[in-house]
Amino acid sequence: MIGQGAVSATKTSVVMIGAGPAGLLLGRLLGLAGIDNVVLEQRTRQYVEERIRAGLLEHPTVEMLKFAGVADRLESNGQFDDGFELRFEGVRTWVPTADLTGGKQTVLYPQQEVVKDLLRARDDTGQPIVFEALDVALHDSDTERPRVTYRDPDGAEHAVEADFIAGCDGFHGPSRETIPARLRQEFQQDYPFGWLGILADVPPSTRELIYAHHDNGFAMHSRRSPTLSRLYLQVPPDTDAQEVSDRFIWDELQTRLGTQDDWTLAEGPILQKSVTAMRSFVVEPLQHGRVFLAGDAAHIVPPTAAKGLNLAVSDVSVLSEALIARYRGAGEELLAAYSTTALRRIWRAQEFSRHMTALLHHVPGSEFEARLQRARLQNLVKSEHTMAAFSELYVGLPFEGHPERFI
Ligand code: RFL
Ligand code: PHB
Repeated sequence: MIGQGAVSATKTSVVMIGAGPAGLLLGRLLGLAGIDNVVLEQRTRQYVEERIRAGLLEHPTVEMLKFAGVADRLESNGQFDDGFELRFEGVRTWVPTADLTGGKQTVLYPQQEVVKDLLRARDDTGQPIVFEALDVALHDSDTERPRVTYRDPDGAEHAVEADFIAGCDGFHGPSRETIPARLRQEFQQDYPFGWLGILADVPPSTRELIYAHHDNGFAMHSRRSPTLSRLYLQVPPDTDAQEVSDRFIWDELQTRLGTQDDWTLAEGPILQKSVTAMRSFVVEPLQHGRVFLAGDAAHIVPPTAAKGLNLAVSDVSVLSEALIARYRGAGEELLAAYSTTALRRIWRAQEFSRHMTALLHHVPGSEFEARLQRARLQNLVKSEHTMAAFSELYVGLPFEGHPERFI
């Protein structure tokens, strides 16, 4: 029985909760394999398309988006990087990540553009996507026929019955809670700082990314287009962005990014400013019954190494392969292994994200730690082996899933 009391009841193979990169990419790959699926999203389409977040795509993410046939705009508008600049004690070091990894480039291409590309590809196929799906609830998730119910903005009740539910609903979504507390382990670490991010109406003062360590704290120079700069400052975690003056922001950026040579930072009007808290989080396992978690629903990384969106794509590589294998008649072995397989790469990315965060941020209090941190930075810039190991993780470890085997 589905949808008791519901106005409409739909059947599908896989229902995705969440139209972020994880849910949309999974829907795309399943669609390419001819598997019907429905995406349920609580927000409006406009909200989803305009939500500003990630910027940096790893090499395997770009390959996956190309495979999914949604990378045309990325290839023409993305900014392909061969490395980044590291600054500390006023000295600049170029880290040639592509050279050190056999040519693997990273790409700056905003997350909301990836989302737009995936939404347009879905429009072209006509597969269903429901925006403003309110009060989404999961039912019977450990039975053969799980169900998701929701309400539309007019208050009408709907139900979707499926073989599988993909919980792609981000950190605050309902899917993770379907794993009973007695079976669920949550690992979490908070950081004693946050990031103040600004979008500024000024051409970037750099062609590549700059990560800077300074006694005042971390700073970073990224970009969004030839005329728009994105910059970040380490700040106390409870900072109210609107209370920080534009003058203070530019002064701190000038100080922390400052070099001993004649490099200068161009300033311009600040269009947007916000503070992001920093957290590391992983839930285990990623599955309960017929519900599978992917992306931020399962894990959060601090933003320093830009792994969040990339990890969502890497989870989807494993989950899509496992689901497609199941519909191709290859059994449920890969599905049963999903959690273990995906968690291996998740923990490696967690480790790198924390390492890069600890390497670059300033934690007041321990002079001994501060000296060790400087020694770690020296180790990185003085040793090509250390740089190569860092670069391998920075450009992105190979994905564990291979949906292309079945599509
Ligand atoms: P998302 O993108 O959060 O999408 C989840 C979707 O689920 C919806 N949802 C629900 N839908 C229906 N019913 C419910 N009850 C629902 N609850 C939630 C949400 O509305 C949303 O549409 O998760 P997904 O798909 O797992 O993708 C993960 C990435 O978005 C995230 O990891 C990155 O944005 C993290 N991140 C970065 N990652 C990078 O790889 N590189 C970066 O440079 C980077 N910078 C960032 C970031 C995240 C940021 N914030 C604020 C979280 C910068 C910022 C500021
Ligand atoms: C960004 O452009 O937002 C960005 C880029 C690289 C990072 C983090 C954030 O490591």
